[in-house]
Amino acid sequence: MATVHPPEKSLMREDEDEKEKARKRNNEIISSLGKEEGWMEEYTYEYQGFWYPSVTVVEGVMWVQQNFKPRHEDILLVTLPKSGTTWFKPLMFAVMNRTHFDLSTHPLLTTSPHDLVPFLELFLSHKIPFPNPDTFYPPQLFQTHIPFSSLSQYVMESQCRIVYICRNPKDVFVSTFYFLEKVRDKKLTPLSLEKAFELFCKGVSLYGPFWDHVLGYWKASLEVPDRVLFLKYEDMKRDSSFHLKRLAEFMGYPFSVEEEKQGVAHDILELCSFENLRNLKVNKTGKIITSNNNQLENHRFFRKGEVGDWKRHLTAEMEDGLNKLIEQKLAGSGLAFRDSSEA
Ligand code: PAP
Repeated sequence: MATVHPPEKSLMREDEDEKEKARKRNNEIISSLGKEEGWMEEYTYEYQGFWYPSVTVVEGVMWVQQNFKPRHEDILLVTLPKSGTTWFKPLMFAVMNRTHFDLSTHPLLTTSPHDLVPFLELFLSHKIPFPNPDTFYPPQLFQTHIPFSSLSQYVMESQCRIVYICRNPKDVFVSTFYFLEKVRDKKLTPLSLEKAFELFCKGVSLYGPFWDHVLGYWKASLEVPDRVLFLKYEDMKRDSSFHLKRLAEFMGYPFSVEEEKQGVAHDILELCSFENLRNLKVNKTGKIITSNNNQLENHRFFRKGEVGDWKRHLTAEMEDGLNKLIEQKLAGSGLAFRDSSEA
């Protein structure tokens, strides 16, 4: 008679074996990654054609690829860093949960948007506990910076909806530079604006090349518009009310006629405005946990919140160079950027 192993034990062993194999495969990949001068740490690492600010982040991306299995009803917010994550997390959270929370006692008044909406490659990979599950009602909202071509089969097969937010490259560059200037490893010599600009234009930026990241989601949004919504930070700034309604419809949470009359969309926009969120105690003095249990002050995510701040920081030569580069990289795609608040 064949020996029958107790199912739990054999399954557990298989599971452990699989995990061990995956760990070995991941380590092999990590040790052979291409490297360039780093923004945050000594090096930036190339994985599947995109650049990551640390090995920890690459490990996080691999973890997401291998383990994150969204449900069909879940929603994924995707951004390039510094493209509006801290704005769209609360907007989308507030839209999805508007029947559960009163605006006067809303969780956003006391919790950082980054603690309410899990950032997949950091939170999951480091097993930092999810925010209090009591604040969540299925379906869930998740956030990632992973490029379209690196999304896993699980995400593609789930058919979950994806909202991609992009921002003009000059503001993304400036915002990234001033954010990383503060969080760059203090043991390293500071990265000059000129050097950072050179890296950005080479494509060696956070989750860059910028143009490949945006084009991946842009093309997907044209191919499967009911699954991928492509929205621009500048458009949301210019006509917030129109774009919030569009966003809510896409997410499957359209505002009813009654809600329109009550000004619910307007209230959500007010709650999530730069001024309102920035001035909340939690976002002024609180901290979030990032990778390896490091802490980051919430106020770092609120700098200017404007369209066109790049004009105060880039030379005419830099402006011209980046304009030409982006034009060339996006040629024929139908995608272009508005890089000032003028209509
Ligand atoms: P992340 O991807 O690392 O989470 P992200 O939130 O995308 O960062 O970028 C922060 C930028 O969004 C900052 O832009 P700035 O440096 O040009 O000022 C920040 O000020 C801006 N931002 C944060 N909250 C809001 C908001 N509520 N409305 C508009 N912009 C915002």
